[in-house]
Amino acid sequence: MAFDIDMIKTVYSRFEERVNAARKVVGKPLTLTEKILYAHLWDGEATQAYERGNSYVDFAPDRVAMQDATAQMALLQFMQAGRSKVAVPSTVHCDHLIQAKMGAETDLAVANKESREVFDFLGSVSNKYGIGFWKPGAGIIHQVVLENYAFPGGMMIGTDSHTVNAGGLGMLAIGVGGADACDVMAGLPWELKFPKLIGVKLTGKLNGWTAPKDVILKVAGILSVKGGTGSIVEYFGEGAMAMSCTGKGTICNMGAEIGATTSTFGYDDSMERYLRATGRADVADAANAIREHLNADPEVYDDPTAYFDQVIEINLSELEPHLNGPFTPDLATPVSRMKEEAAKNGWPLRVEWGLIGSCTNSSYEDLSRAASIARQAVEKGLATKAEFGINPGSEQVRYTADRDGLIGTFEDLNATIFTNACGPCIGMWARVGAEREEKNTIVHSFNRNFAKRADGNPNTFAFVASPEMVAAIAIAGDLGFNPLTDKLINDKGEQVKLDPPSGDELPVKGFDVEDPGYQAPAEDGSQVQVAVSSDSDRLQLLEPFQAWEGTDLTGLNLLIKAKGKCTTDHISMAGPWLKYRGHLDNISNNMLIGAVNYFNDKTDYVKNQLTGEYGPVPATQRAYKAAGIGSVVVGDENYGEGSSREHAAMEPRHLGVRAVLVKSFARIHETNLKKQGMLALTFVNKDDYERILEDDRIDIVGLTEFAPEKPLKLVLHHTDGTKEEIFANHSYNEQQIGWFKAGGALNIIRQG
Ligand code: MIC
Ligand code: SF4
Repeated sequence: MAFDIDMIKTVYSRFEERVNAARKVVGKPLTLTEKILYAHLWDGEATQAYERGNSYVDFAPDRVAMQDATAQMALLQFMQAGRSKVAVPSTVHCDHLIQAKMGAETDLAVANKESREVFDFLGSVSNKYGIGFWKPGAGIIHQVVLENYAFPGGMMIGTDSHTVNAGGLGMLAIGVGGADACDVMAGLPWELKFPKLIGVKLTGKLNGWTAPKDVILKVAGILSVKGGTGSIVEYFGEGAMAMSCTGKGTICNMGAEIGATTSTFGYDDSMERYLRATGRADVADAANAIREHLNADPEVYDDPTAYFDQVIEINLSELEPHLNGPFTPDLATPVSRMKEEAAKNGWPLRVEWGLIGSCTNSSYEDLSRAASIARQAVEKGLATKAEFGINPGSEQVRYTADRDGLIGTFEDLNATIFTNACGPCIGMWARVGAEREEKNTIVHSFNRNFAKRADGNPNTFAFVASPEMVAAIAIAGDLGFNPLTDKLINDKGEQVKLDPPSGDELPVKGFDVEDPGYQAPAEDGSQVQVAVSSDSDRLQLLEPFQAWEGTDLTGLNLLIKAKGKCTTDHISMAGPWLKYRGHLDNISNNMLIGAVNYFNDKTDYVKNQLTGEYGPVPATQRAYKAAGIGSVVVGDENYGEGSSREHAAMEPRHLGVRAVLVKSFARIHETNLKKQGMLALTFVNKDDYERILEDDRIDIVGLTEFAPEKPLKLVLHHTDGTKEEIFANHSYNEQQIGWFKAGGALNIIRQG
């Protein structure tokens, strides 16, 4: 039986009437996305149509998921909300804190020892407040969610940007910061600006070397890292229906890389098969009963341009495998053009590692298709030229893949099997020699490839591809290798060609697992003690942030003007810093250390306006804080792209930054800043970015009349005595202005 089946049945029991009410107010046939959104209004049945890209709407998500690296902050906040139990089904998954080094067995034991305090904390908080707890080694959050919790037509939020993966099972699953999760677990509504809708029509059928991954690699190339901002992407068409459920998950997963709020697919046979194979026949039966409502109205897919704000069409029969990268997931190169592009751009051709795994590509089907390539290599007398590492998505996938010989096949090719966890995808990778910072190339099936992400080496050129393509390229050891046309030389000196991959969508003998790694919470958690030691360097209870002082902010220092790409990895790096995710003061020592200073092109090297000397960003900001001076961070386009980690907003808040002024924001980061009581502002005139000088003192004027839609004025005091006025937009509504005034949204829940 599925977890929380009663909740799912309740959602389904009112689905039809809510969809009907929505169709009436909207006045035309509905997309699937609209159906799910309107079926989850906090106020129940729709009484008005919302304006896409404009109206703020309160929703009632069905569930919450958190991973260990973000759950710590989410739960530290929840503990202050004064509730005895979470208001909606919620889960915690331990997957980010396990380093990949020797292989699963040793690495897991090391993590259990090193991060014991954190795992114990998360385990006991979960136990106390009624939260399902998935132990280290159980698997990567989004695979575990897809296998156990996702359901067609549902809505969930999760404290991780790749929560969107559950769109593969027809959900609207959205990544948020911990403060948003805290609200929903505390029984409050969750607010989102009603999204715009992008429709992607998939015609034809995947074949040969082309995989679902290539669909999203292509879409990323078309839309770029910010093209999906503020939008939900809905996939449809014969090509969508012919694809596996986990393949759909891969596509939705990487929707995070184009900034989309989420992505989804209509309920179909592949989802039904997946539900049944993962022990949820009850959910499949319930979904079948309302199948028509778990898809868009037929008129929509017949004439998509009349219903979506933007429509893209991709013919899967003609789609080529892609490699995206380096350093950004939207630089898409079809495999047939790679040799040429690499030569032109100076990308090292020799591939040193091939890595398969991460939440986006670690399903049974992924492993079985990659294993079919590995098997051929062994049979045809080829060895991998690159090293090869695998992180299975969950214990259920690993156990089944092991039983079916897939893991053995990888091992025959000398692959290292790492823990069922994020590992190298989040920089938890003890890669030998990375500290030498040599220029080198790796290929992986992950979703992100920002500089330094996997191994901390800024000179690692990382390319994203499907698992089968990663396997082929690792075997060839050559980034320019095109398995569709090229041959390799085997141990007998013969030329051999790899056949296209084959695999099983679902295990023929069914899934199996001995210990999935789940721990159910106590029925009554009131007696469970949660201990946080005051001398811990991993965990720190939160102190409320100070409320707004009620005046304009004057005489702020410019802390840094960040140049170019500034993702959450640049603002609050992961990898070695993950260990401080539960300790705000300690993790604040990584604040903005990856951001490039506009004035000298260096990272972590800014001018301290009090002394005139240059030094690290966190230390400089601590000096301003000690002197009682607030500061401003200035940034470029799509500031805060990438992760949902609210540390990227809490660190500046904790250290006394008052405003972040940028050309544009990524959605989750903007909300995180607002939630923590910061000012998230955008230039009215983007060219004003150029006016900000290194020694500027800045005033923010108009806060006493802070109101929705009303720009704020900034006065720049330059050192030569001149001053300039510029204007900044903001997207705060009344409620969010309340958060600013209270010093953070949590201060309001606490009082309530
Ligand atoms: C990531 O892929 O960057 C992460 C690590 O999963 C993050 C969450 C985090 O920073 O903990 C995400 O994508 O939200
Ligand atoms: Fe983990 Fe990587 Fe997925 Fe983030 S993207 S949840 S780090 S596997």
